[in-house]
Amino acid sequence: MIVDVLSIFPDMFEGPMSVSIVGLARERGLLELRCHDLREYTHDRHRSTDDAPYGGGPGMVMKPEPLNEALDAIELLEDEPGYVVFFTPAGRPFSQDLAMELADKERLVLVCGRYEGFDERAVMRADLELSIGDYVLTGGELPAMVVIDAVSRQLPGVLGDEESAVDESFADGLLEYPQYTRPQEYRGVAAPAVLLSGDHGKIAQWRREQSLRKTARVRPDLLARASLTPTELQIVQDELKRAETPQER
Ligand code: JAH
Repeated sequence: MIVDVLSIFPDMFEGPMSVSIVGLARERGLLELRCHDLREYTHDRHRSTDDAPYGGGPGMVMKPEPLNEALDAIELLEDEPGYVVFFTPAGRPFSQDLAMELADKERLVLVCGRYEGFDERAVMRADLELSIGDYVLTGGELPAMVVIDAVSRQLPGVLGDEESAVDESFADGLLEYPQYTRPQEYRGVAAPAVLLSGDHGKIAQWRREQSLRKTARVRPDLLARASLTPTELQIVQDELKRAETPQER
């Protein structure tokens, strides 16, 4: 996959996108990431990328010309057209499903704004407006890195078989069960005996119950999409009843 990023701070990407799984994906040629400086597409002495909003109001707006000219230039770098994503707090919510959809594209163009937003005549170039959550950041660079991270690990050959299987726990729409490793007892807290029992049926049952309880406690909204057996529904209802006595975790 080829990913072009457009930003006034292209250097922000260097560190995070050079290490770990994303860095390895690049080294292996599975991901080609190119970060472009929007200021190179300005023409004025001050290399302006923003201006005051028509109609007044606070803050500044990303000018349309540098964005459009940069997108024209980036588009010409390959035969394949890029799927253009603008990051904005008013975008479609990012999700694991969307990460998987984006991983099927040959080419992405990620547009990161700063200031209070984009001139609509730049946003018109977007195939998708995307938000990674309901909070306002200082720019679209961190969201772009979140998307690159989530999409990269879906690309064929990026994760080993061992790591890929981890996704399946999210695929059933429930939160992850608690995990333990050595030592068996740490600071007075023992790992649950069932996990050391060697009874894989029991272990799977325990993990399922823990997932259901955790999901009921912290993300009950996720249960709407989960298909639960009557026994599982009972576990969920039990956990929700316990929650009437509020606890932090
Ligand atoms: C902030 C341009 N999904 C969160 C998100 C995405 C983008 C921005 N903020 C939050 C943003 C300033 C300028 C984009």
